[in-house]
Amino acid sequence: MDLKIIYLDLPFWRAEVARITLFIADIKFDDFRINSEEFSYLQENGRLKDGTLIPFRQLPVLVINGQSIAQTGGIARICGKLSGMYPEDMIEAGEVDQIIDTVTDINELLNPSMRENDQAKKKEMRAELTNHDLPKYFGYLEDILSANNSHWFVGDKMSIADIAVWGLLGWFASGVLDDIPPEILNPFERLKKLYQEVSKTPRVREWKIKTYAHGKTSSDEYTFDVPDSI
Ligand SMILES: N[C@@H](CCC(=O)N[C@@H](CS)C(=O)NCC(=O)O)C(=O)O
Repeated sequence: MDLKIIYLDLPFWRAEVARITLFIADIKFDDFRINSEEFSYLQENGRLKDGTLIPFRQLPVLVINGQSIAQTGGIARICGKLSGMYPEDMIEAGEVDQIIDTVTDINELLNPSMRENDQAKKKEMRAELTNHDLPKYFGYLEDILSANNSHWFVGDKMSIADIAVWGLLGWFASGVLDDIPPEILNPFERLKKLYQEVSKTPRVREWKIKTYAHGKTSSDEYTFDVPDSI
């Protein structure tokens, strides 16, 4: 099977959930990372310069045997099925899906303030997120972890849900988000445990050594190095 994951050169969860899932299962894929100029091109044209279709002019896109597939959740599921990290049981699959969709929802909570150029307004929006919205969602995720008997979200092994949450938490823990302190995660013991468990998985450690820009200073709120523990 011919697999290519197209994204920016960032360890953002939307791409990492697919890349790491395939890497853990030792499934070969083309880790295709584009620069900001190519990103602008695809936003204008709906294709990469080589003609690859980018259906919604957004990334990530998975190209599988020449067919472009968009949307983070769907891509994660395909990679999870290929890697044995997405349950076959319908209810368990739904439990994984609800986590991926919630990670998406949390990510989207940040979008208005990511786009806000008025610094005072941005600060206000970030305070609201830090004091209300984010702890609320982290609490819901913590409750789901508490209700499961393992330290994973679903069943007793790591799934794409755990990788997605790990990727999202790494973004917050990196400290790159203005006015959202990494300490926001401190009260959530189970989320922190999940984070450490994913981080210490040998293939995840290998992936980080291989691909992460260790120590590189951040130029924006998407450029970050991922801590090993929180
Ligand atoms: N619904 C899409 C959203 C993806 C998304 O927002 N990607 C960002 C990069 S992280 C993007 O392409 N933004 C450019 C745009 O929306 O024009 C998904 O779940 O994959």
